[in-house]
Amino acid sequence: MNYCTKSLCLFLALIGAEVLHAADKPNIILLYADDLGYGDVGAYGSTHILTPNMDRLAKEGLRFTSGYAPSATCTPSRYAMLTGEYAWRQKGTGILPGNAALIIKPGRTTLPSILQKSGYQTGVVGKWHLGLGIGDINWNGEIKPGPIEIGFNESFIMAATGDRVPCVYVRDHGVVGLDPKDPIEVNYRENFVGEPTGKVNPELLKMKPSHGHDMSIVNGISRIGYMKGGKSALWKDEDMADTFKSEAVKFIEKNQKTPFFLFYALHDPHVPRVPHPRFVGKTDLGPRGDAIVQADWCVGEILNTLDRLKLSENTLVILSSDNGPVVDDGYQDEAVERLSNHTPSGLLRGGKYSKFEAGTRVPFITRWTGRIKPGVSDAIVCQVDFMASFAALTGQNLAADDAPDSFNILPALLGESPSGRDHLVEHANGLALRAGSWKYIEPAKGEKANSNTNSETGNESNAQLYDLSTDIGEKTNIAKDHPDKVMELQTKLEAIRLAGRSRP
Ligand code: NG6
Ligand code: CA
Repeated sequence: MNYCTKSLCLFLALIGAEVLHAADKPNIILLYADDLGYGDVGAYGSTHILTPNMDRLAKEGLRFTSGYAPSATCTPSRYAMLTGEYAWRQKGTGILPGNAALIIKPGRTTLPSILQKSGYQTGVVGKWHLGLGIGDINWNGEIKPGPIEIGFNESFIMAATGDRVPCVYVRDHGVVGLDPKDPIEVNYRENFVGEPTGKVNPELLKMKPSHGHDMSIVNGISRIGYMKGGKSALWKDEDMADTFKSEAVKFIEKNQKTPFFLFYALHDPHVPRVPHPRFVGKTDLGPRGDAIVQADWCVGEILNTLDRLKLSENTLVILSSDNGPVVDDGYQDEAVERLSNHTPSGLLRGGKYSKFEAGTRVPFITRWTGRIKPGVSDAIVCQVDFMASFAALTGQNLAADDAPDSFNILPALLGESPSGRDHLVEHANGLALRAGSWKYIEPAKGEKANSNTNSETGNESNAQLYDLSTDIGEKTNIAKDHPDKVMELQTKLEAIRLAGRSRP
């Protein structure tokens, strides 16, 4: 060893790290679409929308027929995915306004923090919607805590959604492109004097709202919430997909030599659907279809980047969606009129906001060319399981209180086992329980159809029971024929609720 110079030692250490990286620590890229439905992707049966890049992922990887988001809307799904805890256990995890405080406690063990601990460079690009700061954010100063404080090394995000103010990008702790002489102000209760709104000035709009979304106008589109100032920092919706895609590619290029985890949260096809002009008219379905084609192109750019950098072999790519599809989600964008016979939910019932399957059962594909054998899996898998599964992948143990609802389903995700979870709680304004092929929806009082979107919620005053093996469309409620099953599932759901955790 005495002839081992410092640089030779360093060289050997680096080689060692490289070998370990190649063998044990694949890069992980989570491609997370927003409101993409089970039936919106070619590999899941869509013929109206061509998605060659998502289909390529399915062909080279494993396509799950029972892959789930934890909830039927964005914030709770992302909360559950990043913490490993069902969101319905915690108050304040519903759809957040754009000025909400961060709802994940800094210091908590999270999906990015376990990977960071294991030597990964971690990054988030795209839609955040988990709150920022501790309340009453000053958008012109240092914006924290946020992604960096819960385990990401880098972040480039929008605070909430495309249809909520503030319409600016935030890199790490600050708004991108802000002119200090034109500060940003945000208010979710009242407008700023003299500022136009969609409600008062519809003549200024290039896309009109169908419900809600009639407050501040940015880029000719009225939003939820009021904002003022920050002119130089405002996003242009048409460029958003390209902007996020470029940031995602930059992150991969920059971190290609270390294991990395990239959470790339695409905005498409969430409202407002404003694809870049080069995608306009790519489908017959109007902006919603075109936005999905745009998302597919972004997926393709990521796959091309991995090929170019020779990383495909050692990168686990996961494609999924934060909740099911919705057609009219608040703008007059012809989504309903031009739907034709395209079925965003596929054969499933319901959609976004629903306890029926299409609320949370979403496209779910894993690809790792060096490890996963291509195919189709019927295992029940959920995004809430990424924490325990990736802890296992990187050889780590979770502490007893961490990720209370996350199951290690790594063998299922890698196609090494045909089974994943034996049960899963589905969440949308109330709970349902899937156990094997049984689906139980607990009685609920609320509206049967969402008054805004006109889509089915799954609310019913009586218990519902479906056998998904023969009735995937949840058409026939067989609760009356199987009182014992109803009782069993109701008891199980109650036990999961009371225990405060479900991880084995
Ligand atoms: C709803 C919005 C909808 C969408 C959703 C959040 C109205 C009437 N509807 O409240 O347009 O923004 O919140 O979607 O405002 S999610 O995918 O981020 O959960
Ligand atoms: Ca969503």
